[in-house]
Amino acid sequence: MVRILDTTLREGEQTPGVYFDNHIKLAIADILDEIGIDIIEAGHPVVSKEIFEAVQQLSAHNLKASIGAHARSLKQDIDLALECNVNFLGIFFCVSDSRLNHVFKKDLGSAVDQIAEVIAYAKNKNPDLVIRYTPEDTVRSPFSNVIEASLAAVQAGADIISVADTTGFMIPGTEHNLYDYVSRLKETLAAHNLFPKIAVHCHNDRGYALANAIDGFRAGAEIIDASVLGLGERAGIVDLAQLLVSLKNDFNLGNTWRLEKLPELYGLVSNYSGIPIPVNFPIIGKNAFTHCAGVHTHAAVKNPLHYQSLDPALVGRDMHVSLDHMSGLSSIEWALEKLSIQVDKTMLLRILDQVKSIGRKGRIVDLSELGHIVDWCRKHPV
Ligand code: HCA
Ligand code: CU
Repeated sequence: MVRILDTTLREGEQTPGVYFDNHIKLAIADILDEIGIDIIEAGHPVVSKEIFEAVQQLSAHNLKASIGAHARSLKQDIDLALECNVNFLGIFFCVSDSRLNHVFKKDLGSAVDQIAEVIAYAKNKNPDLVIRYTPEDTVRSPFSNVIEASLAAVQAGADIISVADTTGFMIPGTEHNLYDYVSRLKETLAAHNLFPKIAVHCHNDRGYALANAIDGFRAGAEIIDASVLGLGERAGIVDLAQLLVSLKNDFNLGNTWRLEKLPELYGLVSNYSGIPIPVNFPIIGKNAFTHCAGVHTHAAVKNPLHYQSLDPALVGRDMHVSLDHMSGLSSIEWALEKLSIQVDKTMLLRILDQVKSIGRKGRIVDLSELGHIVDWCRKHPV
């Protein structure tokens, strides 16, 4: 069974300029919970007093979802996370020799000891805590280092190993693909008789985050990270709506997910992050189910699936037809039917003409303006 981890409140807040007040964090978490998200990564408590309080407040809020804190591999981070009473703890530390040497002045052996020590410490303080260990930049680090750190982490009490594609490096079908990576990681750990759950955390630097996450899932990853609008460092990570819709529509998962809540969630996050939803954003964008050119509209009004591979009802949306310079007679007929207006063929052509001329000015006619156009045409017969 796949589990979804939403990290809008942690990774998403690492988007330049994005900050959610604690009452907004609560509102976001509430909708994530209603949708059926399994784990809400609520923040990194060490960053600020406000984030510490937000994580603490969300933990006390009795959501169905697990509430997670993010922590470096340091005792002070673990203590603060434990004080928040979270039931999920994500601990990360890099394992590449060059980064360890240059940034932390450490060798792999002492890094691995430190990872094992903090995990054992956290598990000892709260045996019910679900612990995830992430070798940061997993996929570009030496595989043997990832294995050494993961074995130590699991033996110390980690339940989940997360494969982080921290820089969006993986590409399906190439030598560096997540399907092979997750398969190899699982096999190698299994050979040591260790069977932690595998998570995937995919960044979108080259636009492959969702494809990589699906690749990892197909190879047996059981936890997938995502965020609303894919918010996160640089180009962000996997978009939550696209992930959920793919898993439900194409992999027949998540039958209890309430995907019709997604537009409300995206509206909330967009509003308070100040990040607009692009009109052509899949699933949620204003135009995601809107048909424009006359040829398309002609076929789509007969059956939307002629030009859609998804049913918008899946996310509580409807098909729509745009009225502009590309419109055809079918577009106007579709719109007039919505307004319960009947006209003869001559009038229909006049209305179409008027709509097209407005469209050529770069404007879209909405249904209420169409009503005014009909009115005007009726009062000014040719
Ligand atoms: C970070 C990096 C991270 C960590 C992921 C994780 C990544 O912002 O700390 O802890 O699972 O992409 O590697 O987001
Ligand atoms: Cu990340």
